[in-house]
Amino acid sequence: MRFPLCVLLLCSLLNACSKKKPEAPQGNVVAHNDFENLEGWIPAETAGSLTQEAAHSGTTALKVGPGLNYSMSYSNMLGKFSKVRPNKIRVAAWGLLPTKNSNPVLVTELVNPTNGTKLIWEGITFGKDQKYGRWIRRYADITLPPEATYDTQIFVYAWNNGGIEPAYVDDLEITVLE
Ligand SMILES: [Ca+2]
Repeated sequence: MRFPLCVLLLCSLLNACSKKKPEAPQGNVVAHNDFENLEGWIPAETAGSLTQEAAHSGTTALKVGPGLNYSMSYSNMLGKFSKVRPNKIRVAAWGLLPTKNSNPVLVTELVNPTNGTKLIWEGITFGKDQKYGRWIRRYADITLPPEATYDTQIFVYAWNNGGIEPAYVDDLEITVLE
């Protein structure tokens, strides 16, 4: 009977060793917008950038294209994202380029609210893989500069970037990674 017992013990040990490692933390999602509601967004003169021509979720997405150089912009204070100052954030969104004639960029800016100085300008492009005609997710991990403080403003918007046909962005998500 000793042999089976040893085998059982060995199996238990192997099982314990082969358990999957826990996945790395994915961070805390601090902002999400599917454009079905507009809380936190600045419509201003860019209200036309909201469209129902295409959507990744629901019925509505952001649009840029000829005559629509910039979409409406998400804006918030960094200090509202977490109780402690974040060191790194991830900005992610889904984009749709119907053809190669679209060239949108999802822009993230960090701005000093006192003097308007840009601390960060980060652009996410969607066309690298030539996956035209289908929704693709892209993200950028942004390490916040030392100058970024509680009241630093974050702006996220889509930029047409010279596209001669429309492009669409939906389901923006901002996550605190560190
Ligand atoms: Ca949507």
